[in-house]
Amino acid sequence: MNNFDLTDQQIAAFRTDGFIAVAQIISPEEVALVRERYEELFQGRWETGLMPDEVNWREGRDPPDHTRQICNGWKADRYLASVLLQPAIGRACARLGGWPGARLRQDNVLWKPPGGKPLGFHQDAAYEQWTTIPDGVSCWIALDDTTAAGGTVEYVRGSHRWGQAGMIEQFHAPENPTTDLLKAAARAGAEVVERVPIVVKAGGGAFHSGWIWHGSDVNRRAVPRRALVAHCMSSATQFDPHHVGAIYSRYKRFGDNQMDESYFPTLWREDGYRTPFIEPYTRRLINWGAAVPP
Ligand SMILES: O=C(O)CCC(=O)C(=O)O
Repeated sequence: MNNFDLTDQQIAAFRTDGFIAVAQIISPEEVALVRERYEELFQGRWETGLMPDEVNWREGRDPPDHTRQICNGWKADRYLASVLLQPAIGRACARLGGWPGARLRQDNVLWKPPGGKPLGFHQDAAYEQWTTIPDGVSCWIALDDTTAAGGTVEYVRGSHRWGQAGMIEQFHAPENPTTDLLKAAARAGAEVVERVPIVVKAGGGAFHSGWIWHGSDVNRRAVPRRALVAHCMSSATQFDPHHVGAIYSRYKRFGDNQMDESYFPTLWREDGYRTPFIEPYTRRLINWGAAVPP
C-alpha cells in the first residue's frame, strides 16, 4: 500500500502544464506482480472468471506489432485490482482534479512490444461524453524503465488549455500519430507544440489531465514498454442521460443517472468513504459480485 503525497508545487505544475511526472507511484514488488498478471491477461486468462470490458488485442487475431490493450483488467484480475484501486491513487487524482473524491472510470492495460506501433495523440475526455463531467485525471504507471526512443507516453505541455476536440481518426497504430494533434494546435493558435516524453524508472509515472493531448510513438528499443493506467473521474460524476457511450453506458440503469459502484468504484473520498467491496475483493476474500462479509 503506497502513501505518496503530492506537493503544492506539483499541483501548481499540473494546472499549468496539464501533467506531472512522479518518480515512484508503486513499489518494485507491485511492478513485478503486475508484469506477471499481464502475461495471464494477454493470454486471455481471467483470474476472476469475468472478461474485461475491452480486449483490444488478442494473440493470433491482431497484428503482433500493434500495442496490446485491455480496458478494465481490474474486473478480471484481483491482483491487478490490488495495485490499481489504491486510495493513494484516488486521493492524488482528486487533489489534482479539485474534486471531493475520485472514482475509477476505467483502467488501461498497455503493452507495446519492441517495434510496436504508435497510439495516436488524443484527449481522453473526448471519449467520456457519456458522463456528466467528462473531465478526468489519470495516473499512468510505467512497468518498465522508459526512454524517449522506447515509445513512452508523451504529453503536449499546456495543451489541456487548447479547448475540446472530438475523438481522433485512428487511435491504434496510425501512420502518423500527430495528425489530429496538429489540427488542434492550429485551431488553438498554438505556436509551439512541445512533446514531453515521460522518462521514469519502472514504478514511476505521471498524472495527466483528461484534456491534455497525449499519445506515444513507435517502440524503437528491443524491450517491451508496458504501462498500467487508472483513469479517474470526480466522485460527483453521473451518467449523461442524453449521450449513449458505446461500451460504458451498458452499466446505466433505465431512468437512473447514478453510477453503480460495482462498476465505477470510489477509490478515495475526502469524508473517508471508500467503496466497501474493494478491500475484500483485492485481498481475494471475495470474488466478483459476491456479498461483502460483515
Ligand atoms: O501509454 C500510452 O502509450 C498512452 C496512454 C494513454 O493514452 C493514456 O494513459 O490515456
